[in-house]
Amino acid sequence: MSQTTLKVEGMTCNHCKMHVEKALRGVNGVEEAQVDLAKGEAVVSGNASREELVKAVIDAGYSAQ
Ligand SMILES: [Cu+2]
Repeated sequence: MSQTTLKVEGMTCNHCKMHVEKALRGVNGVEEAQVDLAKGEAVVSGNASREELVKAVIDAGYSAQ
């Protein structure tokens, strides 16, 4: 199990934060996802690849790298 930190752009409020967390938690292999709205960062633990996590954030309507 590993931890990945993503830079997430486009979040403006708490609803965005919850939306991104939900999207990340829906990725296969993700154990936990915590988004810091102020920092624009998501910390994800589990076995999902970085590419899959970025794709999930983009599919949710935000940008990630
Ligand atoms: Cu929002």
